[in-house]
Amino acid sequence: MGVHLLSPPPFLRLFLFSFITLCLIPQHALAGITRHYKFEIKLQNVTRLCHTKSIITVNGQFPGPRIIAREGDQLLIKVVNHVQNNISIHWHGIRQLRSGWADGPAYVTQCPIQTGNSYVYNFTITGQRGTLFWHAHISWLRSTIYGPLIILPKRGVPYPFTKPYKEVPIIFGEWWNADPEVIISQALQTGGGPNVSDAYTINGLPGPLYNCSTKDAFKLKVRPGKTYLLRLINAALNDELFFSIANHTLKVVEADAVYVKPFETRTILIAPGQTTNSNQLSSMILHRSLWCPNRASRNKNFLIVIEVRLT
Ligand SMILES: [Cu+2]
Repeated sequence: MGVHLLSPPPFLRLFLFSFITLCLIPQHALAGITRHYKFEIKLQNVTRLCHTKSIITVNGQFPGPRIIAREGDQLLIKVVNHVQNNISIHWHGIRQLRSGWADGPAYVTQCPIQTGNSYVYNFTITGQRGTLFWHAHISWLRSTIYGPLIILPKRGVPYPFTKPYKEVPIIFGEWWNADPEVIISQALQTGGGPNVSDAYTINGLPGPLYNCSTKDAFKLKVRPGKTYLLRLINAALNDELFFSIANHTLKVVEADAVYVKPFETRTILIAPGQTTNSNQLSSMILHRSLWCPNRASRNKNFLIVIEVRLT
């Protein structure tokens, strides 16, 4: 009695071929990869405007670490809370499709992470690419806890604009010499507006226009004739900010992780991130990637300015 190995019928052969082929294709080529990050919430001494104070940071960095992923990737970010304050992190602008528990607003989609506890944010980036950011989403901890969230196109997919020579995140923020938690609790008690910050910052640095701050300026060395992609993020608490570079035109190519029809402008208005209210209109003009044709001639410095204009 022998066993007959029959040749499978054609439809089964096709099925087996497709199945084996699918198994052989690397998973990341289909749906992106999983990226792991660890955010340790801890205190760090930082000096600005000649004031040294202990601020709450992610991994001791101010601004916080950069998250880089591709469209289609899954992010697993473990947040461990080592400070006395409750904490939660909002992935600002991410469409949380079937992952609402990972959105981040404290007391809205999750209980905050308590001292000594941790939480793993788990979400997949779907249909978005460009510049977003993450920040704390409880009380005013976002004044020191924030950082870029950069979404590159899928592997092998080019930008729909000239490939930049370099990409530079430029994140606007604010600095208070006092404790921001005291400022917001005072404002809530009195019902008045919160005290204004002592400085606006670019990548955590106030720049040379403030007292005792000449050395704490963000400098970007550029090569003449090269194109730079500036990933602008307004992580200020509540203020709309105007951004410009002396003697330069900026071309806006993306807003809020959506490519736009490029347009040129000398000055750009960027609204701040919303807090508990994820206002779509505001987030539409929140983050912008700029394509900056650098026409600087050699050995020249150009002032990069952010400012508030009272109207
Ligand atoms: Cu947010």
